[in-house]
Order: sequence, then C-alpha cells, then structure tokens
Amino acid sequence: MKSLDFDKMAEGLRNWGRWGPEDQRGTLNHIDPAALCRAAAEVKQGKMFNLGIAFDENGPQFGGFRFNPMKYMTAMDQKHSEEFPRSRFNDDVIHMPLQCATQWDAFSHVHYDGQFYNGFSVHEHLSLQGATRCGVEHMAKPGIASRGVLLDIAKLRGVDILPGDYAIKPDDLNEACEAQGVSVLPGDIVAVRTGQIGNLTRGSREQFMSGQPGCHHTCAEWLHDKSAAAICADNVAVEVMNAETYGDEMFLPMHLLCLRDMGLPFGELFDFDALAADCAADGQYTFLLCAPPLNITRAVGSPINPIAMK
Ligand code: UVW
Repeated sequence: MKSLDFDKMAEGLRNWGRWGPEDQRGTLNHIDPAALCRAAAEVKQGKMFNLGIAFDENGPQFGGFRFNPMKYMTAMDQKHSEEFPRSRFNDDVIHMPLQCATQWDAFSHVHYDGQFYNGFSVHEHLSLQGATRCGVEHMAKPGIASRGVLLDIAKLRGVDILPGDYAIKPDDLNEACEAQGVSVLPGDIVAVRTGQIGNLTRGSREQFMSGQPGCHHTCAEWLHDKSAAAICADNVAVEVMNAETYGDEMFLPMHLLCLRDMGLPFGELFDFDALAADCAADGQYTFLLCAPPLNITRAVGSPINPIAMK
C-alpha cells in the first residue's frame, strides 16, 4: 500500500465533523433508538454468552510495557470495627495495562500526522495524564450496546482457526453474511471470528502470539459502507499482523483508518468460541451485545467483560 493509496483511502473514510466539531463518539452515533430496539429484539431465547478472556496471570502478554494483570490482596480477614469482631472483610487491587486483555481501543489509542479522530491535536491533548480528547470515557457514556453480528470466517473456510497470515477481505465478510443469512445494518457491531483465541484458551501464549489472522485494512471501507458502529475480533489487533499486507508505510493501517479517520472503536481479544458453536447450532448469528467500557477519565482504552444475549 503506497502512501498515496493510504491517504486517498483515509480521506474517503474520514468522518471528521460529521457529528459536530466536538464529537468524541464517532460511529457509535450510528446506534440510534431504532438500532438499540432492534438489538434488544434479538433476545428471544434467554441465552447469555461471555465474550471476554480472564484477567489473570495466564493472559496473552509476554511482559514489557504490556504485561498480564497482577492482582494482590490489600486487606485480608480484617475487622471493620472492634465492636463487631465477627464481621470481617477482604479488599484487593489490580495492576494491569488497560490494553492487556479483552478491551476497547479508544480513538486516542493511535494517531498520525499529529491528529486524533475529529482533528483534535495530539500535541495539545496528549500528556502523561492521558488524552484530554478522544478518551475512553466518551465511549463509556452512555456506553456501548447494540446488535452484534457474528461473521464466522473460520467456519466459512472450514477450519477451527484461520492460518496465521490469513488476511480477511471484504469478500470474506460478504460471503460469511450470505452463508449465514445475515446483513449488517447501520449501528451494528461486527464481530469477526478468526478462531485464533483458541490458540490461547486451548494452547499457550506462544501459540497465540505466533500468528495473527485478521482483517485486511480494506475492511475499513466495508465497515464504512455498512455504517457499522464498531468492530471486535478474537485476535490481538482486529487486523491481520502480517508485514506483507501493510505495504511500505503505515504499521497497523486499519487501526489508523478506523480509530483516527472514521472514529470506529476496535474491540480486541474477544472469545467467540462458545457463541459461535451456539450460532452454528441454532442459525441465529445476531444478538444483543453489551460491552460498556469502564468510565476511566483520559484513558486510551478500557478492559471489558462483553456479554452477548440471544
Ligand atoms: C496497538 O498497540 C497499536 O495495537 P493494539 O490495538 O492491538 O493494542
């Protein structure tokens, strides 16, 4: 991908100003009352699936600036009061990168040419205190919930897990929609299954990190055309991590196109395996997806515990 292609694509996808000069919710604005009611109507069977991975020492991180959660007790078997010695309590604390496990990337997670989504200046709005524009608190209020549409690309290709260098293109997404009998409507959250998380949950972090099938950056245009609210995937970065697909300039181009130009949130390290098995069994690939980020002021991402309901 030559820089000219990237810049041309970015220009065509840029949503800056579309929801006003101060907007910090981007494509989440597509989740209007009609989209939310459509999402709620997907709950017909009373089934619930957790789409997160555990926040513990067995996470996918190898260390460095991104490590797995470290949790310890700060109070154990304490008395609240000498007067009531039988009443006891325990407290704990967690030290973890906000990006270490199942998470949303806020728009301030990435940038180029000194600007975040909607043109906010990185120089003015990024400091050690965090991002004073495009922080995750704007995604947390009122939250993230909409209709989720699972596109099971691993199943489409007849494998448990896609090969490590598989780049999912818009044609794959269209084929999955057709095979599953679903369409992505404005305000939907697109959930792309590569199967890769199985290499962590049934394997090891080495197996998981050794390859990362995912979306090719041209999927950004597909999401734009569909007026999708967000995308989430069961890999480390939503997009394929394969230098050959990046071209000669931008690292993780889909991050830049979606988060910075479109204002479209990225959900990473989801686990769709139980949900996918159920969707294959009952043929219902749409569900209510509730995945509010934590309301952490100025954060560039947030851990989440997403829930799908059918
Ligand atoms: C980056 O660090 C840019 O990627 P990710 O969103 O996968 O954490």
